[in-house]
Amino acid sequence: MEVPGVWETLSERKNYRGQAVARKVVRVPEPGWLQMVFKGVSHTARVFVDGREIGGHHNAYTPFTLEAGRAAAGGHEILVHISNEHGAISALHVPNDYYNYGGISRPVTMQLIPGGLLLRHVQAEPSPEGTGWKVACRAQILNLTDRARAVSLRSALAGATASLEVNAIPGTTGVEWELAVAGAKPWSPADPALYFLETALCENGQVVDDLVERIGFRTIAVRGEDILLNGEKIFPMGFNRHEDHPDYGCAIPVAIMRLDLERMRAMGANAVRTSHYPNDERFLDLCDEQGLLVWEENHSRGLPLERMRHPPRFREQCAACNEEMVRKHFNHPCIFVWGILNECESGLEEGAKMYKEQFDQIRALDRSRPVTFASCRYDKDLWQGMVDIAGWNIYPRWYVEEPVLDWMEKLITRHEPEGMRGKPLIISEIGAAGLTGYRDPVRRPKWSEERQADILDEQLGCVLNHPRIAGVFVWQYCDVRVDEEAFGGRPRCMNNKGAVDEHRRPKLVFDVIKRRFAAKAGGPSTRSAEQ
Ligand code: ADA
Repeated sequence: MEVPGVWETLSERKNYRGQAVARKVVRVPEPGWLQMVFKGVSHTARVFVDGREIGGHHNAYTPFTLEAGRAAAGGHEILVHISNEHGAISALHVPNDYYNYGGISRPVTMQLIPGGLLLRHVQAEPSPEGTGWKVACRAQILNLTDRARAVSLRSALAGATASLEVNAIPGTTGVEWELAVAGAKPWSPADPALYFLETALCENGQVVDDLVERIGFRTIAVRGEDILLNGEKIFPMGFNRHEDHPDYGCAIPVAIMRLDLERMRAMGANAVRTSHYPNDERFLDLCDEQGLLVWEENHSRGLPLERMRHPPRFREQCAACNEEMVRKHFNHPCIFVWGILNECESGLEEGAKMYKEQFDQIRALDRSRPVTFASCRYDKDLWQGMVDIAGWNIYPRWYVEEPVLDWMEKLITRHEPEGMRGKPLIISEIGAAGLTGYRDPVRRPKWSEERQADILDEQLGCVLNHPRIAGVFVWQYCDVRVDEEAFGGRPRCMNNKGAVDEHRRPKLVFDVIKRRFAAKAGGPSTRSAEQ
């Protein structure tokens, strides 16, 4: 099979839920240490090199790195044992309102480290200082040999440089330094300026490894009910997007990522929510370049308390997912908020405790961004005091037959929990379904393109102009495959609430969203964010 790729793209494996082994022999040109970097395996992996297990991973949507030890020059066999099974094996992958594919779904690299020294990780956190920026940098040096090594780090960013001597002990050594940058252009949706942070690891004056990270200079803050980017109010509006395509499953090629961004931007979106898992970093790269604001969230959708308790590894798999998401995606300026646990059990003490644990973990990893969560429990929520930005998933006129404005007013005036007052509120989901090509001039029938368009028109007309609302994400960008076991009641076994269908063909609602987003962008409350 192609890598990246999922087996559901082979017609005889379209519905296969089970195990598989991917095998490749790699020729190593000279002796050294080997490291494998997997950007994503869907959904559970065990990796073997020359018959020896070097590690494993749970969760399709985060990257992981495995050390393979020292290898001689010549051929080496890599086996990846993959499973997309449901059951105790995975706490986060359950039959759901999207599809759990099987395969090596994102790119893989094998790295040869001849001298056993490498820079594993460089993180940069800019904050304004005077007329310039102070950039706090953190890195990890990995020394795979059994003796300490005297090395130096050289770092350069936008004309600023730093260099430091380090004693790299066997294993991992953490290093911190600061850069003072004058005159960098801030990153913003209107002008997404990006800079390269270049770090070199040297021994005896020779560069033995380097790492180039791309960053943007910007701040995110919350002030009362407003979200501020570089001190200016923003109104994120856009789409929830699943990584899904009938020809590629969740292994989306870059060309389709670009097309998705083109379509979303054509509708006037300035933001995307990575429902319900961390996205492929190539997509985040494109968002950085195009100035799209990203709500990135960890992996989990709609898990009730029994699921959060069992399998017992829920906490462990969530913690790993949060750590990998925040560490690996920290440098993307497009990410303005971290989200967790979409629509899980937040109305009971035991569930709320798990929310707290995860918010604490994320805040310890990143103090520069706010945290949030998309809820469908409203007044029953116990988590609202813990978030910086609140999120509500609402479906008036679709699951609840009531005028949108009445429903919103009722929710906000009567059901807004105490802990949420005075904080920004994003409508993290709103939408309705329409089946491509099911047209009805009477505009009434549920599932018709006309009805979907009319519902979105009313929904967006209300939420985009409501003074309490700080941002809106339409559910959803495109139609996606769902799991038949849990959501087989949906027509075509698809979630059909896309503004475009699974092949990215616009539905009638496309122009409605475009008109509503354009009116909002032209309105007075967003003008400052647009400039
Ligand atoms: C929820 C959920 C989404 C999707 C949506 C729907 O709010 O967060 O994943 O299932 O409902 O289409 O009903």
